[in-house]
Amino acid sequence: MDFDIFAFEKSVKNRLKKQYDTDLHADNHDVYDAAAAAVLDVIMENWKKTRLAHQKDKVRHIYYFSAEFLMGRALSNNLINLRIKDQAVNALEKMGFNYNTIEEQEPDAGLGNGGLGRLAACFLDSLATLNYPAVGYGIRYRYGMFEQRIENGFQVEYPDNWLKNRDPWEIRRSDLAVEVLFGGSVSVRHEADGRDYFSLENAERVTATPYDTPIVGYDTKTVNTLRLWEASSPEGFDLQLFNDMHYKRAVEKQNSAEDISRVLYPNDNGPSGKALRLKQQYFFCSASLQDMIRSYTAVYGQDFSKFADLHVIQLNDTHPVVAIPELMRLLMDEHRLEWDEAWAVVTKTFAYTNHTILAEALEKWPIDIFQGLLPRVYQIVEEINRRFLSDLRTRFPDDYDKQNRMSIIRNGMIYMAWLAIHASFSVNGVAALHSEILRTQELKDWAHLYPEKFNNKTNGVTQRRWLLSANPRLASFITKYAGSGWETDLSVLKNLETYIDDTAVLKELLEIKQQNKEDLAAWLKATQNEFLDPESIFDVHIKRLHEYKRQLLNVLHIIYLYNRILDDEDFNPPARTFIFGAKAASGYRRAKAIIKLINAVAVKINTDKRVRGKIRVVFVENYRVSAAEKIFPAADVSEQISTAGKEASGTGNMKFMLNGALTLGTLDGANIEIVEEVHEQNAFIFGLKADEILAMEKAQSYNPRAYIDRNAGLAKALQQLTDGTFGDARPFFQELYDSLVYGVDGQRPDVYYVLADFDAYCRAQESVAAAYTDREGWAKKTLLNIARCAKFSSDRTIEDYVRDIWKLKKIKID
Ligand code: 26W
Repeated sequence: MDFDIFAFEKSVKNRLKKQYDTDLHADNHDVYDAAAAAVLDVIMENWKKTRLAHQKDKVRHIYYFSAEFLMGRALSNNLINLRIKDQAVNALEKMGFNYNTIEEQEPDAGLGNGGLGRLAACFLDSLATLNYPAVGYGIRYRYGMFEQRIENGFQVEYPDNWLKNRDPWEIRRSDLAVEVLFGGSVSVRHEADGRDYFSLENAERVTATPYDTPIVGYDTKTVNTLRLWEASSPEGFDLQLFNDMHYKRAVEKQNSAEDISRVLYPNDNGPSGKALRLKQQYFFCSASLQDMIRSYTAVYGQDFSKFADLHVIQLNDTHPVVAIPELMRLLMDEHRLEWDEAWAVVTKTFAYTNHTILAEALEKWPIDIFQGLLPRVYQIVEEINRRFLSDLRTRFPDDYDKQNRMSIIRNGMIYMAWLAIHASFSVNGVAALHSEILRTQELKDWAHLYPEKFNNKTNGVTQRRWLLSANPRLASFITKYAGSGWETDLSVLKNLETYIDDTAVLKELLEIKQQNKEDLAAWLKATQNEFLDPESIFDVHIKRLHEYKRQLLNVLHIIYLYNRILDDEDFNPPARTFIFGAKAASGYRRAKAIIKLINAVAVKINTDKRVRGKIRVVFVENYRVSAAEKIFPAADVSEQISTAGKEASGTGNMKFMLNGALTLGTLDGANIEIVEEVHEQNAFIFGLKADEILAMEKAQSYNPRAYIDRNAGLAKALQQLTDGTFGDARPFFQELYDSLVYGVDGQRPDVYYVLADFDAYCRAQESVAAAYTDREGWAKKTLLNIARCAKFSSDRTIEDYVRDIWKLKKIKID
């Protein structure tokens, strides 16, 4: 990158002058804004070049349709990918600004819940770095993932006002606005060509305005685009009503339209079923498809024969699946294709990724909601299903059960996953085990019907953000010993294995971890006045709060360990700090009770002098991408303890590995593939396996009582949930207890096998403690984990998608 440092400096200074007349009164945020704007200037030229190259060559693009993009901060990431970070930091410091302070001014772009949204962000980074033409399409939520504060140990949600100040990275493209219609009634007109044409009357009109954010590839000129849609009313507010002093009614239409892109739904894996969520989904899908069709028809007119050659749309879970009937509608109603022509285009264009097997996360919409909001699209879904069922009947004439099970519309509901599988040419899971479970269990009927569609794409993470940017100490260590080039070829890390017996190198590695732990301790001291002992083991559990992720298993072990230390003077395990970070869906009561429990246990243990210096429990408030970047580098132990078969992949597990933390986990999701790389002796694997749980589920043979009766330590820890040991939130803890021991709301007890895995987990924790005490042994395991994480780069994942599904060509810019 030919970067003119003087021009950069001047650009920052001029912006501060222009906006504030003098640079003296600029506060830190103003400096951030000016620096970001100056960086955008640097990006602009290549962004344009990329756009022109992609247009001129009329190349095949991947369009990643996702309701979530969990981007986090952009300043450091862009500087790093442009390869000008050191210079820019120097320039800013020379002007008297502290880079760290400036960086901290940027709010996270938290437009996602967790794994699925962050995966989309890692994919965009890899696509640009690998020079593939790609567009991310989604929603510009005015409010992202809520801000979590812990008050009296409870999670309280506050709005995430991330656009309070202007976002210096986005460019509003009002020239590209389109209209999206809701409601109304379908009208038919018969035309001279003998066909019927459908349109909507009296529909609500909503304007979709795109905002573009540059996606800068690492060490390349490619700059792709993330295009997010904002909803507004084309009519603005009603001046007539306002003049008549009907102030509320005057803004009704405006508000109703703006509601669509107001806020991200904060549920991860939970049922939503809300009309507004369907509106969000249709809104961004329709706008994106119109956008794609507009640029296509500008070149090819109304001949859609090349559409599927130039576009592949990846559906990130079921959230954007309504794009399937919407593309049918646009092609037939607006562009006059026949059903069969349109269907041929659609079925060559869409590919679908499933990210979860939890039944409650498989989206289905009540017909009345769907039909009310999208009457014409509903007709098309019905017709897709009519044709599909008639096919099924010829293939399986006697199997009425199957015909019923697979029907896209059934029991008053529309099954979005079924629609996705039927219309897509590819269906993939996100880790080997997950894809296998989809094929052989969850989607068995479908895999039997369309075996050629099913495939696996194991997730990955970008090493640019999660190592180079987040962990500069480890990054230079790696360059020093493994050599350069790992930033775009993670397999370079395997060179580290040469040093597996080099005590000096191992010592250096431990020192880096130590320094990172001190940094994290300092940050938590400064931000939430928490004291952490960097000499203790940092045992870290960070991810969404969900029962299947089993934070409760972790807490029960902490209580058990606490009791043991109190009961047995001779028991002296190494000092541990248990670190949690997690947001709970706002309506998920039990998850919120678990957060309260973690905090109650923290208060109890952290104020008990008898265990001072031995155990500590820390809950990191408002866990988010920018917090994650500080926590992963400081972790010793990576908690990946989901019920086997439930975590589709996990990607945090990979970020830990990349940062030299050892996995304490079940054989679930991508943990299995991590262990395949590092071998069991370099991880701590425990617990029931997916097939064992399946067998117990089938036989209905699980009896949690048996485990309690056999384990006095477990019985005591459970009893302490409700006997007041952890303070006054007893009704909440009682529910946790009941859910484990008796089952609540007609559920079986302990649906996630916490008690069944408790003993194995305790023993695995003992192995962790023993292994940690052998510092050099631990360092070797750490080195090996880092050396063997090549597979978990999202660059590898993207190349897999490109080879098997997307079939893209790399386009070099200049
Ligand atoms: C119906 C609401 C809803 C909301 C979010 C349903 C499902 C979701 C997501 C699919 C949940 C999610 O983020 N899944 C995670 O996806 C990651 C990326 O593939 C995986 O690594 C995680 O294992 C999976 O839980």
